[in-house]
Amino acid sequence: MNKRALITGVTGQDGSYLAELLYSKGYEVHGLRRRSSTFGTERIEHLIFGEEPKLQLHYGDLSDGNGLMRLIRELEPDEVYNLAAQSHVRVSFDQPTYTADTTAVGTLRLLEAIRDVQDDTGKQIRFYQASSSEMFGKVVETPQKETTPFYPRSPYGVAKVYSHWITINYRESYDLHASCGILFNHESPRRGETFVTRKITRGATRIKLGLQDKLFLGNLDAKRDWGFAGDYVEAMWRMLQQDKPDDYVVATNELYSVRDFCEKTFSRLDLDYRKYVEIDPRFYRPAEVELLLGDATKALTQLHWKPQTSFDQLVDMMCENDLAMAQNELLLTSGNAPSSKRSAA
Ligand code: NAP
Ligand code: G4F
Repeated sequence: MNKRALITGVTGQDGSYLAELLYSKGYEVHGLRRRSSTFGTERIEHLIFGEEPKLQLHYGDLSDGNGLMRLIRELEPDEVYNLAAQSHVRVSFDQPTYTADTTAVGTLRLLEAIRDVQDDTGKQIRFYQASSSEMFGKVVETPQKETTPFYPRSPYGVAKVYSHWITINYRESYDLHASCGILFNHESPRRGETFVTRKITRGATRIKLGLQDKLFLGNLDAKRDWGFAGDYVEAMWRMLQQDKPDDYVVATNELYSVRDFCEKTFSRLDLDYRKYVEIDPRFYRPAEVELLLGDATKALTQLHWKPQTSFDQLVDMMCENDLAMAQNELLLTSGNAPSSKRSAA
């Protein structure tokens, strides 16, 4: 019989790639979506429409423990991937309580639902928690690996540390097959437009076509280990196929600054970023994470996972997607648009 999986955060960047991956592996794929005043399903429309939908959606919210309990009881999934979160670091300074409720306590609600259903039915439900390199924050060693102590620098980072440890605690206390992937930054053409890489590729391609003049950014000196989201969801799946649950760093072990990302993107479009990028202090954070660089040796040796996409390929695919979007926008403004839909690439 096909395995059944439930993905929270299925409307987000990673959720959409993971839903595709699990479907391609023969899973019956279910996703949790929150109610909102708009559809919010741009990234998964190709999976939910058509004669044979590849993904079944259920309304729910990490703030609603009863709803989660009911859904887990009804579905009895083999695997649950908890990707839902208020995932924006800067926003977490403005909405710390909301971030704690969703990104931290939401995980506990989900674990409680799984524990209850597993206790009642005897069915083993494997659990994946989306932990984050943001937990390393003001790093105490470089590169960061599974044993590196955490020093979170944002309400988001603190909330993720709670979720990480409560997942380990449930694994140790209740014998749950629960694993945490400590994923370093990963991007794609489906990345939210307020994260820095996508903000840069969207801004630069719009500048190229004359749709905007300037791009306003914050700290250009921050350094990150950026990978491709499509590669990283494969690591999530591999964690849940292991006999024993464990925690793994997933990263490329390559370091670039925000400035490097600007330089690479603008020069690919034959532009000089220094003419267009301006600093706006509103994008600074009250406490910054200056550098994140991961050591994914454990994932390499135990999961046989390694990134397939280079930094240059990542920038290329994001630029290509966003150039097509900007061209569409241009046609729309001239009243000649072939399609008003954004690419789900
Ligand atoms: P994303 O694009 O921001 O997606 C977040 C998802 O969570 C969306 O589907 C969102 O739904 C959903 N969500 C937010 N609040 C919710 C709530 N209260 N109840 C139910 N669903 C809720 O994030 P992502 O980049 O795909 O990342 C996936 C996960 O990995 C997140 O937990 C993130 O914190 C973590 N992570 C990401 C990275 C990275 O570099 N991308 C690195 C490490 C860890 P809506 O569509 O309705 O907003
Ligand atoms: O793209 P970012 O917003 O990503 P950040 O803060 O590293 O968080 C992302 O990665 C985490 C993994 O480490 C995830 F857990 C989290 O969910 C999220 O996906 O910012 C990256 C860097 C920061 O140092 C920021 O200060 O870029 C700097 N930056 C400079 N100008 C900017 C901007 N970031 C944003 N979002 N917008 C700017 O204008």
